[in-house]
Amino acid sequence: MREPVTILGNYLSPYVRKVLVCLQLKGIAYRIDPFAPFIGDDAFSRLSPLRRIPVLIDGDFVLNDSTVICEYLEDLQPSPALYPATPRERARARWLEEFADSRLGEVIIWRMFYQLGVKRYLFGETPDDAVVRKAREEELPDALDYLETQLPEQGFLFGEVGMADIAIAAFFRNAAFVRYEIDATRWPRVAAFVERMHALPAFRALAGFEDRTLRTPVAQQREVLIEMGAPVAATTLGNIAPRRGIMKVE
Ligand SMILES: N[C@@H](CCC(=O)N[C@@H](CS)C(=O)NCC(=O)O)C(=O)O
Repeated sequence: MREPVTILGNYLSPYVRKVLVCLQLKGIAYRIDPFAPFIGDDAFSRLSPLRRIPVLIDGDFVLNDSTVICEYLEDLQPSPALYPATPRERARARWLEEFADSRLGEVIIWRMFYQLGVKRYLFGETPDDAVVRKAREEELPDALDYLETQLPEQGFLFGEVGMADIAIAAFFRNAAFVRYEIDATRWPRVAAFVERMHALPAFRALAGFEDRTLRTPVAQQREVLIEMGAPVAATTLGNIAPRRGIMKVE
């Protein structure tokens, strides 16, 4: 039996969610230090030079970036495979994961979830309504139009569930957190796909922790999650007053 890995990252992050679902599907035990990146201390800055989550700590080995982490986990434990086998399908899976991480990240996280949640509740600032409206009414619909051409009517993208499916579905939890519902008459494939993915045990196992985190002030999230029985790490690196990230987002 290997020692559990440690994940630095909050349950509300779609990038963290990708990694937790990957760990769950591979049956790799983990502990999570569930803090928001904006309250990470100097030790966090040393482990995450971009001050971003997730970070994976495996003994004395530290890795950043959800995609890099999931590829490491795939190499570490190839079964069940979360990337397809043929070069073309593998490449397409990587592209769709990248599309989710970059474009859905930009629109759903930075222009919707960050504006309406983090900016308002963590930094006490007013969201920019024009940014949110454009994201909801133009940018996300454009992304959904594209996904509607890519996603399967049934099942998953490449046979068994894999990282591209997981990455796409992870972002739509955050869309739901800001009350965005996918219009199933306009995007029937995407709506059904996201519903199918969120019904998987690996996603459902996280949903309770996510919903509770969403309703809990940052300073109390850790205690509340411990009470709920989440696999919380013994110590935390999230203990400073909220500080802006170092990557430009607005
Ligand atoms: N490409 C990175 C993106 C990670 C990311 O942007 N995480 C967000 C949380 S949802 C974060 O840490 N944001 C803090 C910041 O950018 O300052 C990954 O895939 O892990």
